Amino acid sequence: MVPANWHDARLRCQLEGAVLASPLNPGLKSSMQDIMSSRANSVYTGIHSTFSKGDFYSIEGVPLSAMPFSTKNFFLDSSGDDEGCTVLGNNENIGDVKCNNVHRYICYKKDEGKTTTQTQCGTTDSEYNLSTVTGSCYKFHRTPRTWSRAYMACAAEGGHLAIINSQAEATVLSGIFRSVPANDLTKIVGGTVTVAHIGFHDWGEHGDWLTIHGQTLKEAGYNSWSPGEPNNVTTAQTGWVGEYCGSIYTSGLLNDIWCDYAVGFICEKDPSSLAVKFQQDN
Ligand SMILES: [Ca+2]
Ligand SMILES: [Ca+2]
Repeated sequence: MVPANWHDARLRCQLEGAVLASPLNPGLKSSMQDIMSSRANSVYTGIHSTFSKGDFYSIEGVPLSAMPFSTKNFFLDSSGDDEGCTVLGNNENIGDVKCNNVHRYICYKKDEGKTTTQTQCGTTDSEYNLSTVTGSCYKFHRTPRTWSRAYMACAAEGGHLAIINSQAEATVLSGIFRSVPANDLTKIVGGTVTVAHIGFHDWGEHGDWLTIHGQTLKEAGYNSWSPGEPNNVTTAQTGWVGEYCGSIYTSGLLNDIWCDYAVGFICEKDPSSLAVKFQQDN
């Protein structure tokens, strides 16, 4: 329901283990029309030409020409020569739009008939593991993302960037970080990145650190910075000014980091966050 630009819409669907929906066949097309009927006049589809101008394919690689549209519903005009994404209207029309426009969208996941079992972390994602020390579940993401994209990835999984609430939790996160094989960590010229995004930020007030849930680090229960941190580095190489996002080293100690630096990150999840709870009537 929250409109997004096309690239964000695609990524959010992917992070949910789904695909940005396209009207691949009459069934999918009518389902999309049903879903949007009372909610939106138009939605993004997965049909795009962001790889090569004018070549419109769905995320799955199905060409637009193979989809159930008659010419009267076709409104692709390449206006301004920069409309590489498409929206489906509730009148069954398909039109091209700029990919940085924002629209609502539908994520689609095929029912493959498999029974999916929720783990004790309240998810089907086996990479979330419960810590008996803290009662939270954690996942180390090895695909490097900027801090903001990392936040998005954790949210899409029903969690949040990890918030450290105690020395014990810092030790748990350090253990998780150390258990990731060095080969799976982000590589840069000169070595392996031994820092990962977690859930604190300066909220635009440089030097004033709060967790993503609005507590000071002290209130949250852990404010042990790595020696010399926060050091608010500026890099001439990339032009990045200041380190305004939060991260930890493998040691579990805190570091301020460039928000645009794509590195691994740790999500935390309340085991009950997605689990269905039943109330018993007496
Ligand atoms: Ca926590
Ligand atoms: Ca730093």
